[in-house]
Amino acid sequence: MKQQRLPKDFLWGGAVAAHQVEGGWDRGGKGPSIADVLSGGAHGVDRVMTDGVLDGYRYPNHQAVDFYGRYKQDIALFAEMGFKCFRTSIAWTRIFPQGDEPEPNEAGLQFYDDLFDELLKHGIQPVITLSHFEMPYHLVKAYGGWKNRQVVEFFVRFSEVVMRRYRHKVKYWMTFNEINNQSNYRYPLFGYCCSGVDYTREENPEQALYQVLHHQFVASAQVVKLGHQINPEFKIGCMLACVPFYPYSCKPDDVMYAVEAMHQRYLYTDVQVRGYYPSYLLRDWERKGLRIEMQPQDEQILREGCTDYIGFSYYMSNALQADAVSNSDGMFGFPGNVPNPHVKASDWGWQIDPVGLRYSLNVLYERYQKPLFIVENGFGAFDKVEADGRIDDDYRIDYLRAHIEEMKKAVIDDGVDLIGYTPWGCIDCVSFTTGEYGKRYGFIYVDKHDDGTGTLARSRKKSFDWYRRVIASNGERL
Ligand code: P53
Repeated sequence: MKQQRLPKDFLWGGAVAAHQVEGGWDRGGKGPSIADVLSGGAHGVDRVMTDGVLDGYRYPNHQAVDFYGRYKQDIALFAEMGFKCFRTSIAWTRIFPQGDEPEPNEAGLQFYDDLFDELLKHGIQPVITLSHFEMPYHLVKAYGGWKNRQVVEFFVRFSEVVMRRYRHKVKYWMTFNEINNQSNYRYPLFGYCCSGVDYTREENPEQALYQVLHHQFVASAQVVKLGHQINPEFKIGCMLACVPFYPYSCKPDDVMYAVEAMHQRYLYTDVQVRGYYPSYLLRDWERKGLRIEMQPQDEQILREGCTDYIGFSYYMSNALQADAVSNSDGMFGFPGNVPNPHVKASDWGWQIDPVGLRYSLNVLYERYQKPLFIVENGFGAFDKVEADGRIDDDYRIDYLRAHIEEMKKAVIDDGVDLIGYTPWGCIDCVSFTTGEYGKRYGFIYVDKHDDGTGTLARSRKKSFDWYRRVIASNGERL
């Protein structure tokens, strides 16, 4: 019989990252992370990576939305919406404040024990990212970030400590958030946040990028293997920013160009899911004379650490034209990026394309035949609070509804094996790319503003009740 509905145990929820919500950047023995030395920016105004915490800069992640102090109240609101799961990350610097200590910080471990207990009390399972743009700043200063092979060892130690500690509380893990953002090495924020490396300062940025990636692939595979030893029930995934590239036209050169560009998405999952470097990448290295240092055991490590599922974010698609390679590549794009005339864009220029979500689910499932998990999707927008306190965010509801409809087609009509759906920024938080509070994604509004004002009080937006009904009906009432 034809399956007409989403599976009963489908994981509806919401997603955030520690540094974008917690605040408490120096509390409980926490050390500074790379997010703590990122200034606030705006659309068109880049965030600055400062050399330590300096006077005269605004650091929005220091306070964020004080989830550190208010998580009980926030989790109660997630429970009210009926969340089955909640995706967040463990701030590495709460556990290893500098990154290279031999022993972890007990206060940090206790914080996540309490947080996970609170979630489980409400029947919400934690979905945990191990590294979400928040590595210890000390590892950048003293070791040069992920360029240094020693960081592999530090990350594996951190991961082992938390996987052992929470082995009965967390089942779903992910290693590196949006590991592929750094493929745009022309834009300093991405390399910095993924790896603590500003590729624009490297003599040969691609050489540095692939060396970093090799270290991260090895680290990720080691963590997958170790995790399965700690608890064979663990499901450990990779995490890809899935911004698919469409050919601008049916001109064969455009189509082929988009295929080549998609290698810049797939190479990450090819290594992490299949366990070896794909031929197109090896040829690319050869052609460019790149020599990546590897140790003899690495090949085996990669093969033994294939991920159980693919987590991915989906916000937008991009179109590419082979003749336009001299165009600027934009923040998320690729040379040859051109506006897609068939879709509209958000106030930040992110092109809104719900069908692209079904497309992504299909191409990823066809390629890997592994379960998928949509761990981010959402609409960043300015919200307006009416005189009576209402926030009518119909634009957000429209965006999410359209994407959920396409997601359902992928599962029900196309047979894609999908674990769950966690919209990004289920509670308003600090934007990653701009550091703004004003770019909001939440079902829950937080009274906090870019001029520093705000009480941090929480309130329900119109989308809150809408999403509650979506979950209660398992996606039937949209
Ligand atoms: P903000 C690019 C494409 C898709 C998602 O972003 C991306 C990016 C940025 O590299 O980032 C993810 O807050 C990221 C989150 C982030 C979210 O998207 O800039 O995993 O940390 O907050 C939304 O609007």
